Amino acid sequence: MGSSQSTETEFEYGKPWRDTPWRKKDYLEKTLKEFELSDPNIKYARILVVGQIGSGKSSFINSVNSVFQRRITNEALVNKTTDRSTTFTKLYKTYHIRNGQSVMPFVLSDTMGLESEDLHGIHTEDIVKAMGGYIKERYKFNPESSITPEDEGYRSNPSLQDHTYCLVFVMAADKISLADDDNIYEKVKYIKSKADELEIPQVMILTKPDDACPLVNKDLRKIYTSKKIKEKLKEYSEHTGISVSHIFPVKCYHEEIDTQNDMDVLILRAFKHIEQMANDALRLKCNENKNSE
Ligand SMILES: Nc1nc2c(ncn2[C@@H]2O[C@H](COP(=O)(O)OP(=O)(O)O)[C@@H](O)[C@H]2O)c(=O)[nH]1
Ligand SMILES: [Mg+2]
Repeated sequence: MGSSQSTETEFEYGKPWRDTPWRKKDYLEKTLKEFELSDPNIKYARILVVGQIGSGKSSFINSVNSVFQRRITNEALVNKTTDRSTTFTKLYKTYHIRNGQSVMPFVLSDTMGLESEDLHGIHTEDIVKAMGGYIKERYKFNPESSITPEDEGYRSNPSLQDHTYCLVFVMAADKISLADDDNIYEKVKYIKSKADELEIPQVMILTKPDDACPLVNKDLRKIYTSKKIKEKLKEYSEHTGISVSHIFPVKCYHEEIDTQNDMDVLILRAFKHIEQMANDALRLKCNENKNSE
């Protein structure tokens, strides 16, 4: 009794491989709420959320909002049906993060899901266009062809406000293996290479850790001792080129009635990383812009 060290087992490490501030939710929440963007001319830093169909993109957006509002919110529609054959979110839609009576200086843009087959799911070029700010709100994605300047939803002169400052890949940990699904990896790698060119930082959110690992299902605090979760994280990192330090396993709100401390802490910690990376990218972009004026 009293020892925090446990012994390693077949499924679990003896100690967590990443520290988690389980008891500092209020502090984390406070620092994030007080966060100010490094350039006063930008009102909201855009965070673009992409990933495979059904991976939990809309759930992640709702979860971030739920934490700050301290109640479950469902503004972004989540697909509760078992039919994954067609992707649910087809419109390009941006969500504010409400914080009591005000809104935070970040927005989350939801996209249509990626699918392995070509001509299904969102066109990768549309994600590239959204990163550059060329897609207007409520544009309806067309899997058969990417947006062109002739489309009504095309914005020809995007401003710094329209640009993306952090790209968030949402991937589900409960997938047996995406190794059979090389095409998804190819699409993710292509999007990542374009984000690198545009100097947009990338973060990966690993959802459904509760479905992927029985230990985590019972106790969310085992998220960083679970060998299964670590394995998944490494697999996704190796296949996409996103470094392990930018991947955050998060359980999204999906069946809960009230918010919970441990889920909140994981969501806040991931969001803190996203905010900081977005703000750094914004500073660079705005400075570049000033220097070229
Ligand atoms: N168990 C579990 N289910 C989740 C989690 N995140 C999302 N889901 C479920 O996964 C399904 C697809 O989620 P959705 O947000 O619509 O995915 P999207 O297509 O990427 O926007 C829904 O039934 C969600 O309730 C999670 O962390 N754990
Ligand atoms: Mg969705």
